[in-house]
Amino acid sequence: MNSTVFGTTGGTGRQIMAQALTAIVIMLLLAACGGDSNRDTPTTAVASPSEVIAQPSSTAVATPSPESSPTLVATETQSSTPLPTVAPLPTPEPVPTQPAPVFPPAISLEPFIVAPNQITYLTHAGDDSGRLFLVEKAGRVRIIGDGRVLETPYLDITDLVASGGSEQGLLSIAFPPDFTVSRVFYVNYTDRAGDGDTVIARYHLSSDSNIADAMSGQILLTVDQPAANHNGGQIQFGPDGYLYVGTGDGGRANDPWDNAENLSVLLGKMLRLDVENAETYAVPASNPFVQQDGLRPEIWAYGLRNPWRFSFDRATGDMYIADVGQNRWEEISIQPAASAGGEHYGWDTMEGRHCFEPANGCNRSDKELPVAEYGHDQGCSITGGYVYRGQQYPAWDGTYFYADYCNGRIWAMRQHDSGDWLNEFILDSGINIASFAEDESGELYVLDLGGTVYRLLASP
Ligand SMILES: [Ca+2]
Ligand SMILES: [Ca+2]
Ligand SMILES: [Ca+2]
Ligand SMILES: [Ca+2]
Repeated sequence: MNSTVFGTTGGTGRQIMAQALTAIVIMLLLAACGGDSNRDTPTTAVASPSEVIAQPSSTAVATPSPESSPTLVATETQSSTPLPTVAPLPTPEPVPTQPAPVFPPAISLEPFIVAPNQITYLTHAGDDSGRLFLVEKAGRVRIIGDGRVLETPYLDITDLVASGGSEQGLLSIAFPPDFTVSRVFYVNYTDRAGDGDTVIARYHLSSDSNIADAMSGQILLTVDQPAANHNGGQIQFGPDGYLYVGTGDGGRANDPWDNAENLSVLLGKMLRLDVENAETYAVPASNPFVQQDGLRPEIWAYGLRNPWRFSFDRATGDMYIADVGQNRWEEISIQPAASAGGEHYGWDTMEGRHCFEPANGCNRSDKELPVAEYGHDQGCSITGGYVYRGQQYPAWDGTYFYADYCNGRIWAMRQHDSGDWLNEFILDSGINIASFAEDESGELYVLDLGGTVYRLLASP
């Protein structure tokens, strides 16, 4: 099997090309999906037999779980791969040996939990409790503990959350680094009161650590939404302890208000907020646009269309941003941990590595181009995942997983020692992948919007 090697462009660090793939994809591009590629119109793309990236022959296809059971069912299964054992070394200063990376990884999806409602996100609290927190689109959070879903919701704010639109709802939650002390967490939803405006709010635990106080909600930030789509949705704490918020360009198509490149509005941005040292939030003094007339100091980076999912590599602190494209290109950009912010990720001057507005002769000079992209012959809406840093599969260490929402294809990406990026299509799952998730130990999960959580395992 041949890996697709993306050469670097030299000297520009993270601006690493996917030229080889791009050229091939252009040649193979038969027809782009019609219309705006937002989640209102998911199309199921069919894999071309002349696939650009070879599918590993050993790839297992995930079997969608039966939808007949409306009850919460936990599937307790053990991985076929035993946990690695650590052998004592005779030397006084043992050096842990890192196995050679295996790429592309052969994966399978194993049903883990079947929930009765649509789900958007799953995360952990970083509190050594082993609990997972499953987010329902309608506005609930449920705890998964000991392989089962607890009956009483952790949080139920369905009366506040507007979830009618396909991109609306309770879209993610985040636990701060000091959660065990502060006993607060954060949510990102589209609201009923403001007709779908984005709300970032803080909630407190009740005296029961398995139930949040649903009346404790404290709105930190509201972002006016001019259309039902492109609401971003992800919040994550960075390694710096600040809360990062991905916002979409507001919606419709072609960024009609040119929000993404406008530094005086919060739409189409990556925001960076200090939520631990203020009643609502404070702006970190190190944000790139502080104290500049007319510019919003909350902005960390801009030029994003709809960064539905982004994540931090827990080992390096690098940020992986998966930005949903319009009619042609889905893309992944990587922001190094040492970044000072201020990056322009292209939209809507560019879609992926290609001119968008204007269609020809656009100015690429100040844009941060994606590390990888794929065309709409291979999907229609990217769902970013995580860099694997778990214990179960050391050979996957450093590999980033991502997928397409519309057709369930999963890819893996990792940086070669040479600096080039390897990128491979690895599984056709056939599910609507709303999100990936990472548990406290770094093992990964895949969420079908319809309610099934899968564990991402090595193919047996
Ligand atoms: Ca919107
Ligand atoms: Ca525009
Ligand atoms: Ca871009
Ligand atoms: Ca424009």
